[in-house]
Amino acid sequence: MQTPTDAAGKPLTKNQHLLDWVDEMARLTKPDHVVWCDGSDEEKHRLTEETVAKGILTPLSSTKLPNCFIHRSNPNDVARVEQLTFICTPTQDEAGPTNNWMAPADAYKKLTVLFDGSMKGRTMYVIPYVMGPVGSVHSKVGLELTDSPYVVLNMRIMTRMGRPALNMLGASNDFNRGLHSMLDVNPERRFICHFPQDNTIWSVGSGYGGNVLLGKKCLALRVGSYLGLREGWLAEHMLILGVESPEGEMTYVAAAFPSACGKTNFAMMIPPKRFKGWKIWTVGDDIAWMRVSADGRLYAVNPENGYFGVAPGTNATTNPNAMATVSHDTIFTNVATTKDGNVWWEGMDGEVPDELTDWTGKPWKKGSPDKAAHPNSRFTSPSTNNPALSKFTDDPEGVPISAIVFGGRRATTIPLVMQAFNWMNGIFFGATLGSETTAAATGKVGVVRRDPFAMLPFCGYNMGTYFGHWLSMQAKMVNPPKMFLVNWFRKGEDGKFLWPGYGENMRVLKWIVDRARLRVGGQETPFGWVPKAGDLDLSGLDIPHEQVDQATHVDLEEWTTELTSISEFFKTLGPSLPRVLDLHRELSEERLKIMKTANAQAKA
Ligand code: GTP
Ligand code: SPV
Ligand code: MN
Repeated sequence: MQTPTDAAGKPLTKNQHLLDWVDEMARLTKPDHVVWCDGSDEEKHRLTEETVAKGILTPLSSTKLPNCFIHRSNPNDVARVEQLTFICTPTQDEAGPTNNWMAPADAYKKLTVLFDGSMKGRTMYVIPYVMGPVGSVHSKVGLELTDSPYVVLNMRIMTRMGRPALNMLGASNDFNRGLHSMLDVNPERRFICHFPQDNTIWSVGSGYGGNVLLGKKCLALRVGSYLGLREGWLAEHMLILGVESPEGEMTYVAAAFPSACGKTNFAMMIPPKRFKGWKIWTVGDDIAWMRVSADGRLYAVNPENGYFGVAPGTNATTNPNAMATVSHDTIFTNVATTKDGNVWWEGMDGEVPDELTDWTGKPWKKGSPDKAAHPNSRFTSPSTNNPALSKFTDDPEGVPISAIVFGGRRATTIPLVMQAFNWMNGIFFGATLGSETTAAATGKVGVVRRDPFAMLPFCGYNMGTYFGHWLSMQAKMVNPPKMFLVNWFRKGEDGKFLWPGYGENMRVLKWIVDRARLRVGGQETPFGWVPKAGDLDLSGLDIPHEQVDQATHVDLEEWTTELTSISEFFKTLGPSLPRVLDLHRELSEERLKIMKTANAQAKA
């Protein structure tokens, strides 16, 4: 293959490993053209014009939403497809009981048939990208070959893309090999296959988000978690935020919530009036790569460079920073549009418009039972659009993490906040995290399932081994982060959320920061520490105190059911489950029994 050049004719790379691989993949997929992406503005303009001409993107109002576009995906292709996602390790045991598995040879064979000639009549784009700050020890180089210009434009926002990636790679053979073709966007011919041992990802038959932006879930989480196991670090489905006090003290927190359970919102939160002078800085909203530094603390970087965020529910009250973020240079996917070139989704501010074009492109009238925007409609925006972006987001060292928070969507049982007794207990919180399913993946919505560490769909190896990896990290740390469990989604008897959430979550975050800095007491329950009466700052909060009591309540009957359900879940993990976690479950059960007996005696 000839040395590829950018549009100006300047050579891009002489990396023979890379050239040979691109050549091999082009011989398989047979595109009409191969275009190397340099990440320049000129390239962006050219590609944007081409995609608009093809109808893949439609420009929005240049005054209301400058440089913004709407993309409507195939209605059969609107979310991640967990049942079509495979971990292809040499043995099934390495993928473990929570992953779909295919033997690598079988997967390559099956997908080779699909990829054969899949790019005939199309252009193959070669996307070099870096996950993480360029040149950082945390960072990894990936290459994605794709026949979708929409993928190129999204990857350009979501990653550090183009020439800097090729420069970072140099002549090395150490890069992720990603191959993607839309094929005919048919769920019958859709597979997302990961080969962790080969640092390779093959994705076919989809054009949607997490299935095709291969740097995100595929590399930064599934393959990344495997690399983390091998190399001694952690790849997590976590936001990273900095809490700045009025005195200028900065505390960094990482939080794992399952898909569409509030990471972007928490990472961009604006504290309520009561917290005058407090400020939240976003480091990342979806993924954290963490490793222990020489000082014995855990440091995190955000491997991404943009946000692929959930649109519905985003408005000027819930998330003003997100509204500012999406106001320019943003690609919207599957939202509704107004006549005057604006966007709309369920939960946006103001009156519901009388007429819209819905996410499928059909006319929509106010009062229609159908949703105008798809529940998993999203925006792709550069991080630099975010008014709350941390100035440390490009720091190659990362930021030191003082607290790790786990949280799910739970209508019952899980209190507003609880702190783990110790590292192992924190891992028990993560390992047993439960949450109601959301529209971020295809399938039924609202069913409680165990989503350990919010990584059920993203852990690239055996889940029990993964828990063990987390447990072993303690040995490397002098000053490990404190661990917490939160739940913004508990419901009252009326079916409404008990806790107002969003910016008001600052009240919980303040307690977390104070606990992490050993500044406030706690009340011991059989399962962890909860705030002592009066320690959670509720001043200026406009809801009845009984409602807060309900949100924070630890109900022993509900926990009995919970521990039974955890026991069932642990059984499904088999022998790789670290014994210490099952012992902790038993210990919790015994402590629960003592409490129940004591309460019954007190009543009698
Ligand atoms: P992914 O990008 O799928 O990983 O999701 P995420 O975890 O970043 O979730 P996001 O912040 O986008 O929130 C998803 C949905 O939950 C949105 O509709 C939000 O409006 C809603 N949500 C977020 N935070 C809260 C909260 O504190 N309370 C309530 N009730 N809803 C919330
Ligand atoms: C998620 O589902 O957790 C996401 C969106 O962040 S996607 O990139 O589609 O996976
Ligand atoms: Mn996510």
